Amino acid sequence: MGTSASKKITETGLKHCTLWKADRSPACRAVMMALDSMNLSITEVDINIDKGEHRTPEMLVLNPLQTLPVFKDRELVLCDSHAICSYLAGRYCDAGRLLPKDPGGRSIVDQHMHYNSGTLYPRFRAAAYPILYENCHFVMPQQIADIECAYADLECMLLGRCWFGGSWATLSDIVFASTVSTLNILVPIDKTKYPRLSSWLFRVSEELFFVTANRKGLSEFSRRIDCGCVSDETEFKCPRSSLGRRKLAGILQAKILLAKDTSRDVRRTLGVH
Ligand SMILES: N[C@@H](CCC(=O)N[C@@H](CS)C(=O)NCC(=O)O)C(=O)O
Repeated sequence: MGTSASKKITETGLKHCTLWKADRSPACRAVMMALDSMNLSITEVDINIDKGEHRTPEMLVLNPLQTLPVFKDRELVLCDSHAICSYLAGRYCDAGRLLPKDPGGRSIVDQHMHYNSGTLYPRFRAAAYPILYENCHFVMPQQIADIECAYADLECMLLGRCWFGGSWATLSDIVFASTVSTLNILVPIDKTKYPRLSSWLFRVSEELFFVTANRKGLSEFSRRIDCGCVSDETEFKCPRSSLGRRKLAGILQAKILLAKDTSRDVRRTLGVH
């Protein structure tokens, strides 16, 4: 576990920052994980993609691309999760932990974010969108093959290392955690074929930021994929601020610790794999 629930968390409230997000979106969850990892609390606004709330005139002024997340810090508006994560880590109190300050270390993280943005995310969209929006009931063979190729790439990247970007979880791990955990729902990672990737996913899923900011939205996505219909939003909605999410952290963390010492059946019941 990256952060102990018993440790006193010092919260930094940034009242001038707002995030418009949907919990089921992997891009939004990456930003939420970065926020939680840095103990930053900002205003969060839930946007219902199924109702087209990201396409309202007010949202189009902020982001003509009609995507989420959208982030605003005073006059600055950013509309890409990778740019938002880099900005937050560079601007607010990160001390180089999530985004290394030395040019070499930073370039490695940038490289991973480009891979996420240019390769993983388009493959996620190609596999998920027909199910989410076109009433398709399965992931198509070409999409499965493309995702498997990406798993093979990631398996190679993890050779000789536990984390993608360094000796601990960095922004590389955060952006990959949101996309890979989501891809894993569409095309489950075969741990005999990709042992390093599957161990990494287990490792990162124990990090507190993953527990507080990724798990519920992931369940929402999973349910949406399984049902092929709009899920009951109230059931899966995350608390509206990172502070609210972390209030749940102690309970969730205790569940994970319990699950570690418990049988596979109990772990499955708790949703911990
Ligand atoms: N490169 C962008 C991708 C953002 C993106 O595609 N967001 C999706 C949600 S995962 C979206 O807003 N989709 C709008 C829709 O589904 O209509 C980022 O990383 O922020």
